[in-house]
Amino acid sequence: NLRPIRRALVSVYDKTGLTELAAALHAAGVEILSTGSTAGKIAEAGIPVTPVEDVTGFPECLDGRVKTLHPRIHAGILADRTKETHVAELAELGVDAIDLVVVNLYPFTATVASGADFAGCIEQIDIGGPTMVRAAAKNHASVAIVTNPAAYPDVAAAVAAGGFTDTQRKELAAKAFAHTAAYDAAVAGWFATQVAETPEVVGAQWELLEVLRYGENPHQAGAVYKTNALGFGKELSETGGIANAVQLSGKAMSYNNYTDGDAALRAAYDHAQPCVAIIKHANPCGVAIGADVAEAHRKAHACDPVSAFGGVIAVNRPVSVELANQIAPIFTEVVLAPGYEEGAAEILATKKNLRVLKVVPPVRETVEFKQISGGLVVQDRDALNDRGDDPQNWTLVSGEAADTETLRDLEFAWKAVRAVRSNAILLVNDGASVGVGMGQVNRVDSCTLAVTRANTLGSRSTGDAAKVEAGVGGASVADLVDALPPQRAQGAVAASDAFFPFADGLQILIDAGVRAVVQPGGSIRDEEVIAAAQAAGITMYFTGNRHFSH
Ligand code: 93A
Repeated sequence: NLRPIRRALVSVYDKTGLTELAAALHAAGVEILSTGSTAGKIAEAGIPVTPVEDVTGFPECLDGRVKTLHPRIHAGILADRTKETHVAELAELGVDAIDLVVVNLYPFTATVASGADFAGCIEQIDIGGPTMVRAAAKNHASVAIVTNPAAYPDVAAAVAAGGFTDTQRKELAAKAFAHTAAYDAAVAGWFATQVAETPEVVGAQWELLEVLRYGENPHQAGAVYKTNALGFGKELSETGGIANAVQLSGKAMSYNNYTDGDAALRAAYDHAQPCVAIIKHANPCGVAIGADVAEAHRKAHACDPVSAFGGVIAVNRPVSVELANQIAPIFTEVVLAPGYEEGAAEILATKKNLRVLKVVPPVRETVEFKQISGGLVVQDRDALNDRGDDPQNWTLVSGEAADTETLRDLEFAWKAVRAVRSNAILLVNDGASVGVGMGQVNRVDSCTLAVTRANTLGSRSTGDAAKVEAGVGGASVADLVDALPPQRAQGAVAASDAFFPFADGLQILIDAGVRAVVQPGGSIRDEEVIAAAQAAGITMYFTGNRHFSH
């Protein structure tokens, strides 16, 4: 089922590999038709070429806007050679069939990215190119369509072998339609940003970074893209965020590494002090601030050493040698940091399963979106810049005003609870999470979970010590974990990402010995909740805003 190639139309913007391709076509006896500068380049190489004007009998005109848009070209591409009527009609019209179309399009996306003005971008919308690509792809039963210079060697091989097979032409057609669809999507996305001031997720430009080994699960295909203009037409930093991170060592990032890494970055960069966040399944199993990153990591790891196994770590300062020595013995999937002090990256590079990434602090998108069936939901991205995020604006509703240290812990808890999936309750002591209650469908369960996890950790620490590989520098972290007090809810402070709808959740915290709480307030049963806090004599603040994260 090979279909011989006698006549090819070549019209390419990107001239990479063009002369080699033309030489191969010519050597196989293929007649080459071509447009303006493509024909020029082929002729320059001494290879015979027929200008399209000679075929159409019509000059290229309107600054090149009309070159190949002519029935003598399109009838030649679209005639179905398996249909006698089509073949007869071509003969009657004196049109020669075209068996191979090699086209690549005007660089629209690159033109937009270069900052070209509106008219400049418009001019780079290719019309004739996609028309040929789509015509040839439609008629793949008779015609082979190639849009990518990387495929030229395959073309040369196929031509020499006597043509492409039916299957090959069909595969080429599938790629070609994907190519023109992506091209039109880029044009449509850019155009939308030119006419609207409303949220424009379609205004984004997407660049495929990598096809991943698989998606969230091995049976799902996955890929990662980066974008520079997501939302409200505003430009993002071209260098910030996990999509722009530079990998220094370790194996390839996975789909889950990317999503957990992003959650880790968000958690770590919510704090001004040196901070370490350890993430598993999009939730923190430890987040802490410290005098330096090594101390912050010891505190974060101690929160839940069992879960930290296989975690993703983000650091908001360069990684020190001391921190690298602490992390190396613990099985960790990813480390993300803005830099690595001398020697630190080398220590981490000895772990081949550990992906070590250098990342510029994420400049956050102004909007975020989630896919829903049949569409998207779009929103302003949640940030810690609301009035209620400043303790100075909090309202004391129960107990004594917090002393400096307690207030510092409450502030840390309020910022850190944002990184926990709702319903979220976070227990904090000395600038470190000590109990995380995440992702429950009611707040009572989140309170129970936070308390239980804070209080059972001591008994679980032995298990962790076994997971800290023997030898190399792991002792300090393992020792610290072993030394944990078993009852860590006692004397802790708590943050709740949204109000307590009843007093029951708060009562669980009170019963566990929590001494201060920060929460949004705003429930119709606030009075009941405040009464419970007052009866227990604990300090409670209302922020007036909430930070759901689902
Ligand atoms: O200006 S067009 O939209 N109109 C056309 O008729 C046409 N035919 C080919 N663009 C057209 N092309 C494009 O010209 C091709 O897609 C290719 O990118 C480019 C090749 O032109 P040249 O050979 O002059 O460099």
